[in-house]
Parts: sequence; structure tokens; C-alpha cells
Amino acid sequence: MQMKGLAGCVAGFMSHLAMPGLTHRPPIRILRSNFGRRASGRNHPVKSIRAAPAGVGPQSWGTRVTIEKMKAADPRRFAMANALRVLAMDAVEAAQSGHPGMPMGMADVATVLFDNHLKFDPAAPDWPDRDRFVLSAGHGSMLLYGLLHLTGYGDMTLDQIKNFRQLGSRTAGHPEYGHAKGIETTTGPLGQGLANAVGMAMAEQSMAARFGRKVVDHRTYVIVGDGCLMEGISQEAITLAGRQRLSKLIVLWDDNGISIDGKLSLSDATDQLTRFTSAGWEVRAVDGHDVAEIDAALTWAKGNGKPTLIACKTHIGLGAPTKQDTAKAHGAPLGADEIAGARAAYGWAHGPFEIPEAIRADWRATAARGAAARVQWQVWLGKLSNTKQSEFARVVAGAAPKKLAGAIRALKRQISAEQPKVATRKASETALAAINPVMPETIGGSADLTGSNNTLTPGLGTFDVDSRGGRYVYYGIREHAMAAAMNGMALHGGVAPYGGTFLCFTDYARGAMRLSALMGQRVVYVMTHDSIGLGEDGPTHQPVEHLAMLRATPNINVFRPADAVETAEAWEIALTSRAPSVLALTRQGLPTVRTKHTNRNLTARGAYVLAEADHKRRAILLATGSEVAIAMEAKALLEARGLGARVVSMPCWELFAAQDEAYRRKVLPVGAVRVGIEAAVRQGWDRWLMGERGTEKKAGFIGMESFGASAPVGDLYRHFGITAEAVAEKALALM
Ligand SMILES: Cc1ncc(C[n+]2csc(CCOP(=O)(O)OP(=O)(O)O)c2C)c(N)n1
Ligand SMILES: [Mg+2]
Repeated sequence: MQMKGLAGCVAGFMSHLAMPGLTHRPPIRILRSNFGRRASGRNHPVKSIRAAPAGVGPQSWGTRVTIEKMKAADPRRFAMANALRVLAMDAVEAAQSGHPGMPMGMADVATVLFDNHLKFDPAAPDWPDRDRFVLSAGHGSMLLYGLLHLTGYGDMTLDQIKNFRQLGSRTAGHPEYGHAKGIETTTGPLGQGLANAVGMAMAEQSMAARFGRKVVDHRTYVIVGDGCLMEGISQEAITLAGRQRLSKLIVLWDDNGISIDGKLSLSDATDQLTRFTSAGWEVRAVDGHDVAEIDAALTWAKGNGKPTLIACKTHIGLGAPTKQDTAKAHGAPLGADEIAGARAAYGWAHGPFEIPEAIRADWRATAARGAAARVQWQVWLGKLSNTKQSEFARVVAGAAPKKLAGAIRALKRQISAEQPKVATRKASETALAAINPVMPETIGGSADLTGSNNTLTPGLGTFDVDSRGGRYVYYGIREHAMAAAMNGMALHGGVAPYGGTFLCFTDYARGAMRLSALMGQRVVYVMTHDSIGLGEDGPTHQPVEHLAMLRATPNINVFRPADAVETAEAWEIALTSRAPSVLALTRQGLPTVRTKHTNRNLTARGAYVLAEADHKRRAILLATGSEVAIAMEAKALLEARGLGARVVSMPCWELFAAQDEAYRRKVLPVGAVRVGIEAAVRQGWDRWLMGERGTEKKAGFIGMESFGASAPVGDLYRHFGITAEAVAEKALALM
């Protein structure tokens, strides 16, 4: 395995590392020879080698290269990188906010990556076989914007750079997916980009298995900072990537020893190289300002049979006279003096936002590299059968297959006829068993709760190192990385990810779920055990506030289906949606309440009249999921007394809120008292009970006001007063 890497090394590099192929044992020695310190060397500096390099600033931070040497070694790339540095300084200064230090430190690494390794074509930013470049350290957004601008992405004009961080510009404070082509994912919450990249690399492998290496063969590169690697999600992400041997994933760590509070040593002493090695990665440390060394490391990384970490030792704010190597370069404008000093250090004699034509031409030449590869790719694509080509186009566009609607309809008809009493988690499995065969782009998985989430259907096969065509991912107990990886898969395109855990552990995935919503990605969260209805596992596992939290999140559809029919409908919507979906599913069995088949997807309206009042309407009982059956029982109790009660099933509030006023008025007319029933907290319910023409005097709620308890499900529902009798009494009291 080492020989491959060695072959890729240039001779110059060999002189820096005693044994370049010896990447993970012992990392300490490599680092000693390279930087004169341990991997976690902030604790163990070897003083003789840590003298400040002349010309690059006041503090020592073991890179060997000086600005003079950088200039001499590779004037072209030095100038290209300086263009990135000054754009970052100038844009942050103009906005009077932003993060100049990281782009200034990582400009050399980014230049080498784009100049000699990244497969991209700014003329076709959506080219499916492009390499993916993720800036996980999203605060360094100006590095990405500078790269996109200089390489000629149409969206990233100089005006956009000048309007950095202003309302309506594409150049938001942190890179936002959808703002400009070339921004592959939204980053800023540290660590997310790294975990997205793991998902992208998995999607690439899955697509390659399906469509062949000729048309799917690209890498995923990520720039991470110290912050990304400190975040817990990084541990989940790197161990998942290591286990899956995602050899086309290459992480470039901005190893600058600084974070916001100051020196990283204040808060961290991790030996990152050992950490990654133990997770199954190849690792190498380089001087992040030595372009030849970076270049060689990237060449080596591309030949590795494992994911690769390249630790790039850099100077944050390179060239800033007093702020380099300090937290002052991290997240504030440098100020006129520092900017002038840095310009002088680079020998950059041009005004703000001014890039000399020769340097622009070099960047354009770099960008032109990808065109030939893309043309070749087009030829290979054209050699696929017509069917394969249209299937490729369909999945890349994220369009659901034509057969999906029919499969769901047939399933609904069958359920309404058979009227099973099943848990909705089981109903979800049944739905997936109908969906997965007609939708070959689905990639399922679970965070070690496969048997509980019911996410595995027959014939999917395991996605693994030697079976990339498998469509089921054993994510392990890594909820956060699972969610973020699914974001990465959805962003990559060509696959439709879904993954399961308990609804309660939404908390553990929340950071990434929020980004699914922010980015509008088709990710389906299969969240089972959705209430006290899970029973004996008790309050640690019983969500009460999670539905409210999810519903408070914009742009995410929260489904709580009442039976197997609604579950099938929810799946259909989730898979044809441009937003993420949460399916909150029960552990306990539920009767079929949709006993009369209709082809129409009633769940798509968000709420609908499930059962009309038999007597004159006096009450409207609104419920979701497992409590719809309780509402139906309560209706029977009220009707027995001659009091008409309508039952409204509300599987998805978001979709109901999006209906027109007339429809909402039809479902929730004035007059009758309203009782909401949901085994969760009341928060959010008042819109349906007191808003929408309801009134406080005529509104009540039956649900949870506290955490749950450990007991059999029937006992819990009685204990917490979520019963048909309680609902009927509440309605009566309000009448
Ligand atoms: C999840 C998360 N927590 C906190 C922050 C705020 N934050 C932004 S950058 C940063 C420091 C990151 O340090 P490092 O990655 O080393 O960046 P550098 O200072 O080297 O550019 C912090 C704490 C964030 N963006 N995301
Ligand atoms: Mg740092």
C-alpha cells in the first residue's frame, strides 16, 4: 500500500520526510523531521527548530518556508495565492466583517489543489463527474469566493466579492449552497462540511457501482480547520470514512494552531495524525506554504487505498505584520496598516480588489484544464445505452421514477382492504419494500437501530468496501454524521438517502438536520419510537419536545402518520420533495383508520377530515399519529351522547399551513369546540386550536406536560391521561 504512495512522490519531497510512505507509524518521527515537534507538538516544542522564519511574522510556528522562499520557489503560484490573500483581506475590510486569516493561511494549499489536482470546469459547474471541493472551515468563505471568482465561475463576479456579506449578494458570511455555483454545500457550523464530504464520497462510490467508472470517477476534497476537527461530529465522520475505506476522500487540515480564543493549545492537545491513523486513514504532514510539498502530498493521496489526511502547517494571516499567527487574524478586518504591511511582504503593488491581468490569466489557464476531461466524460456518457443515459439524467436531476406513484397507490389499496393493526415503523418498512425495488437510487441506513427503525428491506445489499452497489449503510452509532453524510449524498446527487434512529435522538443529529432544511435537500429521516408509546425504555428515550422543535425549524416537513396508509403517503411526498422530511413513527401497533381507499394522497394536504360528525357537529378533534385512533374512540363516545364530533387527522402541519385559506377553513370551521391530541408538548398546537378561527374558550389539549416514564405503553397513556375518555370529557367541558 505504501509503494503506490511512494511512486507519486517527487524527489524534492523525499528530502523533507525521512520515509514519506511511512505515513502512520510512527507519526511522531515524521513530524519531528518535518517540523521539529510532535503531532500534538504544542506541548512539546523542539525549540531549536521552532525559530521564527525570517520575514513571515513575529511568532514561531514551525513552517520552514519564508515569504522570500515562497516567491523564489514558484513565483507563478505564489502570485496566484497572493491574489486569493488580497481578495480576502480587501473584501473583509470593505465589509468591515469576516475572516481574513484562514484564507491567507490556506491560499497556497488551495492554489495547488485547483492548479494541479481538482477536476473542475467553471463553464459547467454542475458537471456530475466533477471533483467535489468542500470548505468545511466555512468562516474562511472568502477563500472559496476568491477561488470561484478567479477561476471564472459566472456567478462569482468581482462585484459579488466587493459586496461580501451584504444583503442580496451571493457572497454570504459563510458559503451557502444555492447562492452561487461552485458552492457545494453550506458550511459554517464547524465539522459539518467534513461529514458532508464523507457522504459525497459514499455517493460517488454508489453511483460508480451503478453507472460505471467511466462516467463516475471523482474525488472529494475538504479543507478543515482546527475547529472542524475538535467538533464531535468529526469523530463520527472520520471513523465512518475509515471503516468504509473512502479512498477518494482527501482532507486538507489547516493546521495553524490558532482558534478564536487564542492558541489551540489552550484547549486541545490531540495528536491528530495518530487519531486519523487509528481510524483507518493515511496521513501526512506538510508545510502548508511549500507548494512542491503540497503538490507531492496530493499526488500521493490520490493513489492511496484509504481516505487521506494532509496536515498542512500554515500561518494564519500570513504576512500580516503583527497579526499573523495570532487569533487577531481570525475573524476581524485586519485594518489598513496590517493590510499594507501584508501587501508589502508579498510585493503586491496593486490597489484594493485589483488583480493584474497576468495573474488572472494564470488562474484562467488553471480553470481551462477541466474542459478536456469534461468533453471526454461526455463521450463516455454517450456510450451508455439510451436507457442508462436517461436513468443517469433522472437520478442526477433528483426526479422520482414514474413507477413510484403506482407502487404507492397499489400499496394503499391493499392496506385499506386488509386493515392491519401495525406500528407505523412497520408500515414504513412495508412502504420501503414497495419503494426500494422501483427506486434504485435510494440508499437506506440506520444508526445501529436497523431492527427497530425497520429501514432494511430485502435485496438492498450492504454498502461496503467490496460491495459499493449495496444500498444499505450501517452507519453505526453516529446519528450526527449519518445526517450530515446524508446531506452530502443528497448534495452530490444521483442518490436518495434515508436513515433512521429514535425520534429522541434527533437531538444528536440536529446540527445536520437543520442544514438539510437550510439547503433544501431531499433527505428522509426515519425517526421511530416517537412518543411515550415506546413504553418501557422510559423518559430518556421518549421524545416529548422533539416534534415542536422540528416543527419550529423552517423548510422541513414533519410527518406523523396515523396508520399504514398515511405512512405510505408520507413516504411518497418525502421522496418527491425538495425539502427534508422527518417521519415520526410509532413502536406500538395502530389500527388502520383510512379504511376507504382513495388514489389521492390525502397526507399531501397536511390535514384532512378523517371522519365527519354523525350528529350535529359540536366538536372537532385534531390529532396526529398514534393519537388519531384515540380521537376516533373519543368521537364514538361523544356521538353516543348525541354530540357530533369531527376527527381531523393532521399528519403534516407544514403542508396544511401551506394550503389555501379556503381549504383550511373547510377542515377547521368556526363554531365547534376543538381538542388537540398528541402525546407530546402543546407548543405549536395553539395555531390550530386558537388560531384558524378557533377561540381560547373553546380550545383544549390532551398531551404531555412533562417527561414520560418507564412502564408498559397502556399504563403510560392512562397515567398521563391521554385517553379517549379524557378527550371526550375535555370536549364536553368546553361545550
Ligand atoms: C459548531 C460551531 N461552533 C462554533 C463556531 C464559531 N467559530 C467559528 S470559527 C471558530 C474557531 C475555529 O478555529 P479554527 O478552525 O482553527 O479556525 P482558524 O481560526 O484557524 O481560522 C469558531 C469557534 C462555529 N462556526 N461552528
Ligand atoms: Mg485554526
